[in-house]
Amino acid sequence: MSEQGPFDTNVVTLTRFILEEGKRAQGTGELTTLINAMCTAVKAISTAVRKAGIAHLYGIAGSTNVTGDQVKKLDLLSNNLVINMLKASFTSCILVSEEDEKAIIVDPDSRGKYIVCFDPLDGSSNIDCLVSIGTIFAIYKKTTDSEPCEADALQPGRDLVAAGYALYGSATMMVLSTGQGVNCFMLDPAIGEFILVDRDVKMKKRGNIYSTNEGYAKYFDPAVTEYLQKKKFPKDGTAPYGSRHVGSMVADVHRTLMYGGVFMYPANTKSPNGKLRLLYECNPMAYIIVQAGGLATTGTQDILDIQPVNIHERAPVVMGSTDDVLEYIAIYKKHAKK
Ligand code: AMP
Ligand code: P6P
Repeated sequence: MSEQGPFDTNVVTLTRFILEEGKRAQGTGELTTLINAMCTAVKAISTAVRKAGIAHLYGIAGSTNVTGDQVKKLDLLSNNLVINMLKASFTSCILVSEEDEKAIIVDPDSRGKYIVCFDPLDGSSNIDCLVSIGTIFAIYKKTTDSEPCEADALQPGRDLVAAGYALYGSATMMVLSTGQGVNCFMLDPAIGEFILVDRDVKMKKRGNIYSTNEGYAKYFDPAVTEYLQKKKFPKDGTAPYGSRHVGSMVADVHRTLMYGGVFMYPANTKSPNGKLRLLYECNPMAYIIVQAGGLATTGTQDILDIQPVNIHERAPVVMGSTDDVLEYIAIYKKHAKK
């Protein structure tokens, strides 16, 4: 041990990791640059989130976004950070944000081949009570030769080039997949770098936690009610599942990734397509879960197979450990036949 203590002089940072992957892919470096730009935005958002109280960034910004949610100052700041970092990276031609009604078409002299769909600060209703929140992003390649337009972003999750999320929790974690598994990186504020802490994460085949907002129980479909009843009052001699729900998708899905089990935001009679947005919430989170060996479904269709029709469309979603999701699908199909 050196006089500085246990200092890793060969630490694997996110920057180094994606450079190595880019080298292996023999790419031009454009995707590497894009992910680095997203990384910079996330570091700045992390700083803002952690300083919000002191910097008076809490509180309503006085507007509402396309989802009708009251937009908080941190939402606006996070959205501008992601947009500006991506535009300045010369890697993207179309940006789709939860905070912007229309797709952002990047100026011709700043364009690259990628399309990025993102939720700059998901879970923002939890900001003022210091519950974990996150940034979610999905990266597609533009597949047409025509002038970039909103329709270019309407690609199924199966066509994702990369996706990931940042979790602003007890620490700031970046979880990323570029199609070769899932890797987790923890932000070390001392050096301002994300450090690889979990390589090639694989989910448990079955967990013992379910996560959903049971405040909607009155409006749940019979299939959802039957599934939850089975988790609480199992008849096969197994122990009931635990219930964990933060109400912040990134936190709830990250726990599901790490501990197993199932995260659910199903359709209900009040929200026939659920609440979560396909392009920048369901698809990127489903991509990560599937890359880690889990499943993600609407109940009748894989999330990643949905052909989007509009950039802010919603999708019902149940994702997590394979056996847990398959159990849900079986119950859902039984009720669909009635
Ligand atoms: P690029 O030329 O940088 O746009 O990369 C072309 C393709 O190579 C990308 O769409 C990815 O499929 C792959 N690729 C490039 N860089 C990386 C990277 N850093 N990590 C994983 N895959 C990469
Ligand atoms: P509900 C947060 O506002 C969010 O978009 C997701 O992060 C979260 O899973 C969901 O909405 C919570 O919605 O209807 O349970 O309050």
